[in-house]
Amino acid sequence: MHQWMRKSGTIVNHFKSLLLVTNNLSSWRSYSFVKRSQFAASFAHNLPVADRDFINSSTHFCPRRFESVKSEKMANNVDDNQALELPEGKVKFTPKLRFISETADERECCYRVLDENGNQISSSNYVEYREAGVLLWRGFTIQEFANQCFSNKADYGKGRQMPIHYGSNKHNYVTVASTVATQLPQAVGAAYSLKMEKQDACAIAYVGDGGTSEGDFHAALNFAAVTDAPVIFFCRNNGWAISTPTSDQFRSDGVVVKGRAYGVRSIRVDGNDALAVYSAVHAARDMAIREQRPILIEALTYRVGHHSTSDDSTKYRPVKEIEWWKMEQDPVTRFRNWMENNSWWSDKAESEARNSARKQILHAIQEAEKVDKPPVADIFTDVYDSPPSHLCEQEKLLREAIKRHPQDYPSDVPL
Ligand SMILES: Cc1ncc(C[n+]2csc(CCOP(=O)(O)OP(=O)(O)O)c2C)c(N)n1
Ligand SMILES: [Mg+2]
Repeated sequence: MHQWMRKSGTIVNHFKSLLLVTNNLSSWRSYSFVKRSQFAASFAHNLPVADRDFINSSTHFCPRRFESVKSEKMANNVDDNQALELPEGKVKFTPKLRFISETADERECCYRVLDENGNQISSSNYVEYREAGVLLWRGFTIQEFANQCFSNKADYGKGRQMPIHYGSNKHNYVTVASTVATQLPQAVGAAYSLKMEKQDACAIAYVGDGGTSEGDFHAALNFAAVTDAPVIFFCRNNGWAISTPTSDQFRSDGVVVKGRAYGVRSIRVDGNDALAVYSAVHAARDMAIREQRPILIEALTYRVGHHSTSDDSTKYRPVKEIEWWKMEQDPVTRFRNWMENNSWWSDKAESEARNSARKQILHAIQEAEKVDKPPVADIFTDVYDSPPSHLCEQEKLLREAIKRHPQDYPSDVPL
């Protein structure tokens, strides 16, 4: 044992002398500091000095960097003549011990079209719970939205889903699932079937930053890459997965770099710039279909609202931070400024549109309230041709429980 320890100690020392990793942290720390403050400054430049503290100290979108990143820079001594032929391509040899750095020298740039004031600076379905806009755009009516939220008989999900978990066959919009990120591998499967049928179409799946921390995200990207599936992964990186900041979710330069790891073409866009998002999705769709390949889009934004009605985000982040994003980075204001700069929009048009939308929504809510609820029996249908014995048993137990405790069950649900 003693002999073995001595031997392995010698080996370790030998490797230590070969290792290019330096222990001199100080230069790297200062590099990291400059990058961080430059990035934060781009968001904080409009704030009074005292109010910038929280932005500069924020960990959002600031990956931690480590000394070993240097190793990549120092070891690009590659022998061009010696290479290993692999099924996926040629890999050259190097005599240098070299680790791939965990972050690149420069953070991935973020594509934008509009500046903060809405001035143009360049010319240029599988969903989650925040994509109601996609459905609205495709023609789902306000009444249909209200019917789902009220779980009435007109709801296509027959009241079995949580509110805002919409779905529509007519609009090729697969019903929202509460289980985070499960839509991603499903979308790849759908995209692969579009490919086999040689359809002129692709699938798009939306996910939050929190969803990228799920295994399904990684399985989906890999699956899409190896099958060359025409699918767009659209990630809303809004800084938070409920109360977990992105800095506690990953050490990478956000989400965009994960595409490269799986061999998926990727882009980072300013998620608060509607024109940048539109152009990126437009180009991604074109590439996905024409070149039959998956694309990853990371849209950088911030969740100014609470995660849900049961969340109070002021418990885990400063109100000032929320207010700053709300006031300085609002995507609707930016888009509106651009429209007004082009004389396509005005205060009058804004107030008319808002009043009309409010009226339509109130009317839809009143109508949805009047419609009956689906019957209890509907809970047990639509999955099996003939219900299996355990479901029959559950239905029997439920009906007995309702009979015993009628006061605990909603009176407007027909038995
Ligand atoms: C598989 C699974 N794990 C955990 C949850 C609980 N959950 C619901 S939403 C959420 C956070 C998702 O992250 P993100 O989409 O970034 O959230 P947001 O930006 O809306 O806060 C979690 C962990 C869930 N619904 N499903
Ligand atoms: Mg999020």
